[in-house]
Amino acid sequence: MKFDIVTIFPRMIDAGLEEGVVGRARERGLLDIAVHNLRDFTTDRHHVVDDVPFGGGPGMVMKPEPLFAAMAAIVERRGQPGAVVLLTPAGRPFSQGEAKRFAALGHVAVLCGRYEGIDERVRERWATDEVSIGDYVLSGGELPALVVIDAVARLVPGVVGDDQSVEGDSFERGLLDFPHYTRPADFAGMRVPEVLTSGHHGEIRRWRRRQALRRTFERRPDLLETAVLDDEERGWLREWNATRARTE
Ligand code: 4HQ
Repeated sequence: MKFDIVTIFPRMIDAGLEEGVVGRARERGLLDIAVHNLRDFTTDRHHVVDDVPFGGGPGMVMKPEPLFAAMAAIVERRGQPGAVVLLTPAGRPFSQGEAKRFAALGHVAVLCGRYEGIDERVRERWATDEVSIGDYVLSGGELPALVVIDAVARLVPGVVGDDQSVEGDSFERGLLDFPHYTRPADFAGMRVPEVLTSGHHGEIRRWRRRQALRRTFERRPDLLETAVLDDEERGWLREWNATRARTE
C-alpha cells in the first residue's frame, strides 16, 4: 500500500508514522509512505505557501501553485493515486467503511491544509474525496491525515500481526468492543469476571457477545440499526428494551 502526504509540517507526519504497527510495517516494506514538504514546491525566495483571501476577511489561504506542483510531482514520481483525500470539517464523516474503500485502492494521496483552508481550485482539480474525522475544529489537516492513514494501514494484510485481531475489531463487527482483562485475577479486591477464568470457551464467547451488545445498547444505540445480530442477541436486546420500557 502506497501513501503520499503533502504538508507544511512533515516532521509531524513522520513522528506519527514511525512508531507501533505502522512503523514496523514500513520497515518490513508492507507500507510505502512518502511525506512531501509543501515548501519544497514553492519557487520564491521565502517559500511562501499562503496568501490573503480574495474578498477580504481574517486568516490566510493556502496558495494553489505549490499544491498543484506537489500533486504533479507525486503523479510523475509515484504514479496516479487511486484517491486524493482532502481533510476538512466539510467532508464526509470518516468511518471503517471509508477506510476499507481506501485500503482497496492501493495508493492514496492525502492533502493537509493549514490556515483557513486551501484554494478551492485545488479541491476542484485534484481532490477525489473530502473527509472529516469529526465535528470539531483542528488547526490543520495533519492529525486527521494520521488518523486516516493509521485506520487504512492496519487493514493492509500483514500490517497487524494477527488477522483475527482486525476481524474482531469493534467496528468490523458493527458493535462496540467487550471489556478486556489480564492478570492478576484479583487486583486490590477488584476481581476479573469468573467466566473468563473458567476455561469454558463457549461461555466466554457468549459472555463477550453479550457484553459487546450491552455496551452498544447503552452507549451507541445508533449502531444497532446496522449491526448483524443472531437470534440470541436479538433476544437479549428485546429483554433490555422491555426492562427499560417498564422502568421508564
Ligand atoms: N481541519 N476533520 C484542516 C479539521 C478537520 C476535521 C481544520 C482541517 C483546519 C485547515 N479535518 N483545516 N475536523 O478540523 O478533518
